[in-house]
Amino acid sequence: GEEAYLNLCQHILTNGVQKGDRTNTGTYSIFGHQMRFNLETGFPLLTTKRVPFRLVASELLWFIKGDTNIRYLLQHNNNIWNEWAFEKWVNSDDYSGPDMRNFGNRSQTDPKFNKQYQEQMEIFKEKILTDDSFAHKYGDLGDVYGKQWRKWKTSQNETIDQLQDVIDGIKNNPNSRRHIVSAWNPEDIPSMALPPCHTLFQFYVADGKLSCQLYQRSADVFLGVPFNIASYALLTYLIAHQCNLQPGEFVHTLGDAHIYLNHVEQVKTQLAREMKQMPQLELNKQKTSIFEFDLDDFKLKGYDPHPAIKAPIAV
Ligand code: THF
Repeated sequence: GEEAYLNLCQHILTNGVQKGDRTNTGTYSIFGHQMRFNLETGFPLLTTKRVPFRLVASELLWFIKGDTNIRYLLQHNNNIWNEWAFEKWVNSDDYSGPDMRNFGNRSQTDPKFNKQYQEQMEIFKEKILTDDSFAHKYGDLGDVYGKQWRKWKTSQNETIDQLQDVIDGIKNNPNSRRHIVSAWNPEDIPSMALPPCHTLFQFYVADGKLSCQLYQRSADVFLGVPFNIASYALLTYLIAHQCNLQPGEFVHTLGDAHIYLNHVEQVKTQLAREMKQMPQLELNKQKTSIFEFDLDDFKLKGYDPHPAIKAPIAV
């Protein structure tokens, strides 16, 4: 449960090696770690800081739809993928505003630049929402999660719906050890805005319960991991519901697990807080397929977390 997450944070602060990274932010990092979350007793949304469940849920529904365009996220007021699409636009010939090179780092260190960046980001969001051809060209993140889960392209030019197949497998052959969905498609890596961090997941059925294990190659422990835990827990709840099983466990296995240097103070604030009771998640039982669910089919009960803790995202 949540103590596993807090222990991981403490473990990285104590034992992590300082390591450079693609984003030039710098991290404390460890390699190889596993956490377990029991889904029978509640829904694993952290209580030591507020995690915006609405954003977790709309991102997951976006993956499940097989969508890779941020327009859907923006329509749901979800800004968590903006930077990766924005980057494509500001590096293109269609962009004529102020120089946005290295905007991720500069927006954090240069207040004057940050103002320009915010202005350009607002223009970008407005264009994605209102201009179809612009959205088509610059809103799409390429062959990311939604594409690989629902429309994996084969060498014979057919597509594989891994998510539908895994649900059919769980229903028809629960004991199988092949309930796997892979987002890691080596051929498609060059055409992705960001190679998938959550690389591969597997389901497991025993005692009428459905468990899920995720292998995550790279884990932004302060900002990303609380989202990732809740997202895969929600996916497990949804698939369990469709397959008439109870949610069992979520097992979270991490590769490079890191805390960005500019998140350390936030992590210490969080570690000083007391955990509270886990919330409960209720699904709209009228819906029978995970492909029918909408945001208002999820009801979170008893979520009373400590306040949110702001931190900059590394791009
Ligand atoms: N890049 C990095 N550096 N870290 C990640 O966790 C990450 N993701 C996705 C893709 N690239 C990544 C994006 N997921 C937030 C949360 C998850 C994200 C991106 C951003 C975030 O900023 N969360 C804030 C709230 C934001 C808001 O309210 O709009 C938070 O406090 O939780 C890993 O999948």
